[in-house]
Amino acid sequence: MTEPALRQQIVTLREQIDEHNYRYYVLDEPSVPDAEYDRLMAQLRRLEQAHPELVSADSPTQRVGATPLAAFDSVAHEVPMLSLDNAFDAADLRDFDRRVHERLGLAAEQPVIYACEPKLDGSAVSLLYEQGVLVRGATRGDGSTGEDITQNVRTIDSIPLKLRGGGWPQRLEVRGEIYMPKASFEALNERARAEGSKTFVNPRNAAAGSLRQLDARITASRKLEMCAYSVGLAEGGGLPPTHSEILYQLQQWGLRINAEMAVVEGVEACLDYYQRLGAKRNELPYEIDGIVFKVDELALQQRLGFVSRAPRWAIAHKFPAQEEMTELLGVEFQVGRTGAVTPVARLKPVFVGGVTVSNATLHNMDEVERLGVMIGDTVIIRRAGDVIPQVVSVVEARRPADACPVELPRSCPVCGAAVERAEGEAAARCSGGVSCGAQRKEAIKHFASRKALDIDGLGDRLVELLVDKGLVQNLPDLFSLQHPQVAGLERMGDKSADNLLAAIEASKATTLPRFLYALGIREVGEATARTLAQHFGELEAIQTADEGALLAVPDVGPVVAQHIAVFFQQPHNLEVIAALRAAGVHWPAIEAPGADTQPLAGKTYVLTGTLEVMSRNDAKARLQELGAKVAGSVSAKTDCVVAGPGAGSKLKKAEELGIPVLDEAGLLALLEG
Ligand code: I6G
Repeated sequence: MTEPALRQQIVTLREQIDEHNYRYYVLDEPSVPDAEYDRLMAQLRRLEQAHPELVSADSPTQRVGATPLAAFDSVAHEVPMLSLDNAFDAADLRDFDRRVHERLGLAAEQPVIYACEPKLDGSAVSLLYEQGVLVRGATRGDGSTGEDITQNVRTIDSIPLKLRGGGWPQRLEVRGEIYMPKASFEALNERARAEGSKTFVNPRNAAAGSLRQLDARITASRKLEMCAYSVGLAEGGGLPPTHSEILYQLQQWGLRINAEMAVVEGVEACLDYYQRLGAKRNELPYEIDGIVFKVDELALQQRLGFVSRAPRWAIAHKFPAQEEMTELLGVEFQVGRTGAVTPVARLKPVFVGGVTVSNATLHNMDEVERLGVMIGDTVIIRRAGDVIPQVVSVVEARRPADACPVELPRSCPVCGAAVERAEGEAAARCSGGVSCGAQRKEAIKHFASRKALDIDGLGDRLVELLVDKGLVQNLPDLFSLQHPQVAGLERMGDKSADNLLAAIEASKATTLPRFLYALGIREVGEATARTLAQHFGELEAIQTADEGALLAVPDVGPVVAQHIAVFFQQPHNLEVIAALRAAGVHWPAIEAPGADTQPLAGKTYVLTGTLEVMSRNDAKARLQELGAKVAGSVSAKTDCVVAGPGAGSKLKKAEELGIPVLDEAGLLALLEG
C-alpha cells in the first residue's frame, strides 16, 4: 500500500472508532456489535504497530499509557473551580429563587428559567482542549490548584481525545464529574471482597481513588464515566447564550451530558423536578446526591455574579444523606437458603437514605476482619437505594473500652449442625443441608417469591409459620396443604385460606426459566435460568448435562456449571423435582428463539418516567426477551418510547420526532400479547 493510502486507512479507522465511541458513550445508542468494534481496533493496532511513525496521541489506541508516573504535577486553574451553595429543603430553594429575583429586579410573579441537572456523586474534573485536542485533565483540588491527571482521564472512553465537528473555541476547558456507575462499583467491591482486598466505601471514593492512580492502567481497569456540566475557560471562539444550549453544544462536540437535563420555568417547577428525580434516584445507573439548579441565561448569570467561592446563580438541592454514624449493638448470624452463615449487624436505629435502619449486613467474616469491627463500636452505615444497608467503616477513635470481638459460631444457630468454611471461600456454611430449618424456610420463601413461582400471598411470615407448625417441610408439601390447616393459622380466615390455596394452585402453571430459578441452585439467578432454559429447551437435558455441556451456555462459567451439575447430582433434589411435577407443576415447551418468540427483534425501545406495576429492570428484561433493544436515549432510530408519570425530556423528544409512545398499561398489553 502507498503511504498516502495507508495514512488514509488509519484516519478512516480512527474516525470509525471515534464515531462508534460517540454513539455508544455519548448518545447511548450503540451502532455496531462489540465484535465489530474490537475488529476495527485490532486492525488499527496492527497498522500502527507496523508503522509507529503514524501513531498520534489522539488515536483511540493511545488511551492507556504504559509508564506509571512518579507523582502528579500541580495545575493552576486559570478560572477557579468553584463550589456550590446547598439547599436542604424546599424553603431553602424558594429563598434562593427569591434572592435571584431581588438581585435581578424581577417581579415575584415573573418566573426565572432554570436548567436542572442531577448532581452526580463523583469527582469534579477539568478537561482542557486546545484546537479541539485534549491536552490536559486536572482534578478540582482546592478550586485554585488541582493535580494533573491527564494520563488517567485519557483512559476514560466517554472522554473524547479529540472534539467532533468544528467551531469550538481554540482553548476550551470543559468541566464535569467523573463517576463510577453503581453496577461497576458493586462489581469492583464484590471482586475485592472475593480477593480479600480493600473495598471502597462508596462510588464517589471509588471514582476519586481510581482517578488518583499513578499507573493509568489501574484507572483504565476501573469502569469510570464522565458527564460534562459546564465550561470554564473559553478562548478564541464563542459559545451559545444559555447554559442548556452550551451543554447541547458540548454534546455535539462529543462530550457526554446528563440525559435527565431539563429546562423549567420558575422555582415550583424546580421542586417538581426534584421530586421526580428523587423518585427515580434508585433506578438511575449512577449515584446522585442532589439536583443542581442554574439560572439558564448566561447574561443573567453574569449580573448575579459570585459570593465568596460560589456562584449566586446556581444551587445544589440535596437529597437525604446515604451515610450516617451509629452504634453496633451486637452481631447475629443468619442462615440463608444455601446455608451461608451471614453476620448481621444489630444497630442503634439511625435515619439514613430516607429510612430508619436497625440492621445492616456484614457480608462474611473476612469483611468483619477487614473492617476490624467490634461490638460496641461506632460505625458508618450506608444505605443507597434498594441495596441492603452496609457497615462501611468503623470510627476507631470512638471505640469503648469494653468493645468485644465478633466471633463466628461453631454450630448453626438454627439447627446446631457444624458451621464449616471451605478452603478459599469467604462464606461459612451450615452443614445441616435440608435438615436445617433455616435453609428449608429460605428455600420455600425463594420458591414462592415473585420472580420464581410467584405465589401471591405466600410471604416470608406465612412461610415461617407453615414451617414452624410442621405443615410444610419441603417444597412439594406446599401443594398438599389443605383448607382447614391454612384457615387455622394465626391471622388467617376462610377467605385468606381460599385465596392462598388458589394462588398455590395457579402457580403450578409456570415457565421453565421460573421453575429453574425457583429451585434455588447456587449462582443461578433469573438471567442464567433464562439462558439455560433457552439453550437446553427442556429440564431433562439440563438435569443430565455434564459440566462440559453446561460450559457451552453463554454466561455460564466453571463455578456456575459446577453448582448446577452438583445440584442435579443430589438424589434429594431430583426427588423434590419429581414430586413437584407429580403435584402438577408444569410449563409450556420452549421454542427456539425466532420470529414467534422474538416479535420485537430489531426494534429499539426507550423507557422513561416511573413505572408503577413493574420495575424498570423487569420491563427492560421482558422487552429484551422479546428481542427488543432497550436504549437510554431517544433518537430517530427509536421505535417506541414507554413513558410513565414524570417522564420529561425523552418524552418531549419522542413527541417532537413523532415516535409512538406507550403508557405502562400499553406496555403490559404488549408484553402479554
Ligand atoms: O459540583 C457540581 C456538580 C454539578 C457543580 C456544578 C454541577 O452542575 C450540574 N456546576 C457548577 C457551576 C459547579 N459545581 C461549580
